[in-house]
Amino acid sequence: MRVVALGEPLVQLNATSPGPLRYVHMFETHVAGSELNFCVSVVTTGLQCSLLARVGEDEFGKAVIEYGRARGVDVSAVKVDPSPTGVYFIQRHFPVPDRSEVFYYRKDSAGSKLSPEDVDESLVKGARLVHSTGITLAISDSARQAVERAFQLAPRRSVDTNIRPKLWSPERAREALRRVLHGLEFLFVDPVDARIIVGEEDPDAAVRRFREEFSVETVVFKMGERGSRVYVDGKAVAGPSFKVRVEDPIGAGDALAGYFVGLVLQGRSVEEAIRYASAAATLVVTVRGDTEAVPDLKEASRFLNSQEL
Ligand code: CKP
Ligand code: MG
Repeated sequence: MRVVALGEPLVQLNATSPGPLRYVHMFETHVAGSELNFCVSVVTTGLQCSLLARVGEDEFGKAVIEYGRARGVDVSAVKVDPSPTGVYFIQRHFPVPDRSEVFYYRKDSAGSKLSPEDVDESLVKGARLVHSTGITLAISDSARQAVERAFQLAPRRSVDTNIRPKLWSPERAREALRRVLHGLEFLFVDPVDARIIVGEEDPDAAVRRFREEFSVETVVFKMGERGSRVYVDGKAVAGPSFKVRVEDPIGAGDALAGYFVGLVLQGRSVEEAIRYASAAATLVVTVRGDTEAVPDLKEASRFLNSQEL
């Protein structure tokens, strides 16, 4: 069973010390980008995942491909583009402790050149599920068209709204996301994004709108440290939250989505899938980097057992 994700892989330069970036002297690199992160988690649960993307003809492009391959993601359809690979910096614990802020250097990047011609028809048609996010819809017209093309061909679809105010306006986000929500198998959303898209931030009210207007099947409503709630088959299942020391919360949402999708597609119950997915997301926030601390299933079990004591 294969999952396909479309989006921009990036190189992350993460401040090794907290505080305003103007006084940070050291950064460490990590490979990231929402859909690549998602793929790493899907693969870690035991499914195959292919990334459709473009990277630059540069060292960072090579880093993305080598890291993706090392983590077991199928990067054979990733194209090399003459534009540079996008990068971004992460400022941590400032001005809000336990939160991170991202600063993008990705305008006209290779990743933003993703276009409908990169959508491998047989790969997408043969996939169990095709996933993308609001980030890919935001970065360029051609990337948005690539998602729309892939979604036309895909048997089943999944979206993480991931609205980034630094990339576009709420009005544009609302319009573009509303075009891709119809009939989704999985939707990952949080209160801020739900308010932008359907005008409701209360989980029950928002989910009603996602059901009535877009016939979305499973909605995973993420509430940060307050855990999550999965709405499926007329019931709501609470996802746990765990108290840990936060190093960098970026990447938690992608780990949650990839882990959840991977386990549900392999027949695990929603209750079990959201528990494991929450464990994966929690471990991700304890380190810098979005995917290095994604646990395998045994490690996730050990974490969950430790929380029950
Ligand atoms: O919603 P998350 O914190 O899980 O997403 C993190 C990723 O692609 C991160 O890797 C970053 O590069 C991005 O989202 C983005 O473009 O903001
Ligand atoms: Mg997210």
